[in-house]
Amino acid sequence: QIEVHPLLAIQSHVVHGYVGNKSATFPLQCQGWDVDVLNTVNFSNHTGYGSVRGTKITLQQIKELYLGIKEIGVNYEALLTGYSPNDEILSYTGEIGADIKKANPNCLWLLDPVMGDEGTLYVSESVIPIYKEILQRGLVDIITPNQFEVELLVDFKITCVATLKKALLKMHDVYRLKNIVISSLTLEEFPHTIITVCSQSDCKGNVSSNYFQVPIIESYFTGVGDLFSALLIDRVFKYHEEDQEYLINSVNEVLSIMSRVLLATSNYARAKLGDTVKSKMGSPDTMKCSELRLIACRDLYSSRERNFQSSPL
Ligand code: PXL
Repeated sequence: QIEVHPLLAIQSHVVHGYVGNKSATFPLQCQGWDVDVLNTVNFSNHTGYGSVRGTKITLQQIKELYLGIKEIGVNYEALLTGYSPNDEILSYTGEIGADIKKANPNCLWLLDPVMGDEGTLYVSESVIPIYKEILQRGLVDIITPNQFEVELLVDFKITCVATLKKALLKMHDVYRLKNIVISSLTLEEFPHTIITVCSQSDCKGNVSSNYFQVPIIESYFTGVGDLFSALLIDRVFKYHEEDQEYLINSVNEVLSIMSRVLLATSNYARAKLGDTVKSKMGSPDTMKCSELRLIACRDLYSSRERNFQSSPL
């Protein structure tokens, strides 16, 4: 019998495809989590299709659901929060996080500040100060922004190792963050590769940062960050008490799984569409063939392979 732990996941639902909770729930269930799913939006598909229908949860609805959960007294050991469509919902998600941490200070909270990518914001601009406010309370255990999201949180651009280090120090300091994982960034010093950074601050405020170089797979992917965060909260939960290097080792395992899922996804899209996947982006047929191969990859989520090498930043 495997040990099962309760986790609350607050992010998007889509009927078709794999982003948000659709991307996170199944891999977490495979890893022995009782996933309680609170959906911030209920959309037909992800927003990259060019056409999308559905509804966003209202403040009253999310309050009702959380009060219901409180009334029956569920005690969570982990909390995963991602895409919130607007400031109101995000702000209440912050309240939920604070309430859960009050009930169980050991509950592990991974917050993915989903705001945009490559210079484009895909939520309302008013969420930026709310993310800052939530983080300033010092209750979040791990944050998984991409490069653009870090830039929004620190208010300057990251172009090189020096500005990256400055951003990490600022985030550890201002937001009292112990664990920062920047899922993907590009830097002047590392042309043609993507960098993943993990940075930890100990109780004395000493910061240690490491990076992984990740080969670029040319294709179109959505929901990757959501899968990354789901796998990461699982590994950090399982390793953080006994392994001093838990963050680097967790990220290494997650990157090893991700590289296989992305390869399976890009191979599938290529088999269906030929080599021109990127140029056909945005058409529904291309998008359908580019959905993460989440179910086909079900045997990968328990892999303990660590195929990447970390170096100190
Ligand atoms: O993966 C981020 C994400 C979350 N939620 C919705 C999305 C996307 C990305 O497209 O459309 C609804």
